[in-house]
Amino acid sequence: MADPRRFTVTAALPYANGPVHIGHLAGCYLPADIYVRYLRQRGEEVKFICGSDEHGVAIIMKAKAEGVSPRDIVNKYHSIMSKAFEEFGISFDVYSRTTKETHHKTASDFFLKLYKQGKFIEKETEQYFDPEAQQFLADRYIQGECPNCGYPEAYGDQCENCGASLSSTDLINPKSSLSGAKPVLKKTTHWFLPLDHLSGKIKKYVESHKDWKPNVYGQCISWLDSGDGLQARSMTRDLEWGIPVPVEGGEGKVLYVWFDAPIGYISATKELLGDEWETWWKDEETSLIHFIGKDNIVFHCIIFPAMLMEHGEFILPDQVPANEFLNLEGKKISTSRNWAVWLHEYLRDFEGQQDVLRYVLCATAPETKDNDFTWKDFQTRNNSELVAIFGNLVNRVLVLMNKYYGGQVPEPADLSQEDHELLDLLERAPKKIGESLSKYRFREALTSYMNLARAGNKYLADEEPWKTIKTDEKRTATIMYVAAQVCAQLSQLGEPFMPFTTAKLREYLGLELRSWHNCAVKEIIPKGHTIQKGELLFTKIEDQQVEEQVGKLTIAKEANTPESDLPPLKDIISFDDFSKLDIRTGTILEAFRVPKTDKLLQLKVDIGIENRTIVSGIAEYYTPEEIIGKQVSVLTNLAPRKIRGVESKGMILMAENPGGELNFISPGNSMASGAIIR
Ligand code: B3M
Ligand code: ZN
Repeated sequence: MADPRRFTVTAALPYANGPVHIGHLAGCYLPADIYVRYLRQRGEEVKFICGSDEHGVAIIMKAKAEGVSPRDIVNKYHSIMSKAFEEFGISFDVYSRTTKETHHKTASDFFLKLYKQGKFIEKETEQYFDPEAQQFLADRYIQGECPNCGYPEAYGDQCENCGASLSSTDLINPKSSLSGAKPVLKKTTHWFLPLDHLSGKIKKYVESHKDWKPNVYGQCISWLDSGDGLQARSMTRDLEWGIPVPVEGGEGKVLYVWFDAPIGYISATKELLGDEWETWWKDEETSLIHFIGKDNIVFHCIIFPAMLMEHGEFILPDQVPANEFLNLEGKKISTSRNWAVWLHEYLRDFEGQQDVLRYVLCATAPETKDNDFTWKDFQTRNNSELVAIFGNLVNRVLVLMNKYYGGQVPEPADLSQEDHELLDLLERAPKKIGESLSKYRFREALTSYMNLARAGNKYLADEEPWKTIKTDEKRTATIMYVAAQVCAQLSQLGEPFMPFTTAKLREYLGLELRSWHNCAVKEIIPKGHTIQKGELLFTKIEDQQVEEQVGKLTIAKEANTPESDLPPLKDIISFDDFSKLDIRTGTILEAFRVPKTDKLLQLKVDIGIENRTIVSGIAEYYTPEEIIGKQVSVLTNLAPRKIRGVESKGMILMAENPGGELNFISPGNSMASGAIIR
């Protein structure tokens, strides 16, 4: 949109089911905040909207896990999250909640309006029902074998092992995660929003946004092209927690969380602005911008716009800048495996260093592809960029200015070529950085910004005012004047990236925040202006601190290794089932390789009451010679099988670790052959 009059900027409403980690910050909240701060500094009219997403199965599951009510969960995490955002300077104009009454009413009215216009199809479908828990099961509540990869614990909506997106009726041997019962199909009625009749309109809308980031545009197009993308979608659910379906027959049902959550942006705007909210959602000269993570693209670029189209009164999203994912030390960030850096913990360990994290996360933001956060890189960027370049420059300027001139910016004499070049660079910086920011290229913008500090630091090192002070007073004054301009410009243009540090720096320099436009000058701090000595802006991060952070991650990982590397536990069996197994100690009497195989040994095993022939796949681990005389455990009543023409009667039990290494299960002390194992 060319020159909008105002900007409604939203950041995805995070589920209130856990604290905020660096992945959230890097993916959505930090870029949104940088963008909004930039718009404000440009003098634009902008509202920055967010809040907690407090409905949906994610909340109910967490409540079950913690043994409390959904309301307790959202209360707890809403307050943790809003505090973390505030502490990191995420400058929302409003941070609301979808459990608020305004929102319930707004979402409910939205639904009713579509309903009255006949936009929904009321459809009876069959859905899984838990006969023990007496309730319908959301897809997430059903687990079973993945039809795609065989993983036994796939969810009804997705297999976390192979990533396949599933529907709960696809699962083999489904079971309810509530009670473990086998779910049964039962009829239920829901309201579906048909999208096929909108396909032309939606396609046109998406195709008119070739300015969207390639990852966003590409995902939308392939979704639209995939064929079943525009099937009717159910906008209601059989759940107890959520916004009641406001129409006849809706008793005991709630709005689908992805129906109500994006309307949450509207409700939060109402909460912020009262009657004025409509301009921010209905005026064609408003640019609506949604910052999100990549897993929310389809909802924001297709489903929500379709809802808005059907409603008819609203503008459509103009931009949907979505980031890819941030990994941590080479692994996917995972809340359940505690493989994450939590903001509230970071603040405890790096007090007052919010801007360091903002800086590093912006410098490594997963803008075009997934990216990796490592503590080593964090340390390097802090120590060799923020401390050694930015901090060093500022500190030298403040100290020398006070030492030589009692803190008063001196009058420059004739400017050298170097002086001109540096001042030109400062003058051009707002345009250059601004262009990157306008295109959502935050890393590029930050690089240009840091290049100012780099240039300033190099200038000081080259010009050496601490030497010229002894020989050339005029030159020294000029150098210090120019160097002060660099610091002043850094204190202005860094506001979007590092708001805490630059506010401090402006205080030391005695400057107010200028508008972006007013920064496109050569002189920001005039001669005669007084500046304080200030304090160090950044401090070194020691190896030990990095080791501590990495160590913390390792502990979390090790504690959870079974969850990550080992196959999940099998279903509970009864004692009767167990007692059907006849396991006895055996002694290997003979062993030789089965001809023409690499893996198989044919064994003769004494199991006390008889000798058995058993074929075992252990030839890669044991030579025949070394196992003769060994005591092993034998499952004796396994149905005989012919393997390579040899009838194998029973099975030697082995322990196998995830790496595939095998070991016999042997009694600790020698036993007579045939001892019963139970
Ligand atoms: N709460 C999903 C998420 O947190 C969802 C976003 C809603 S935005 C309207 O990833
Ligand atoms: Zn799978």
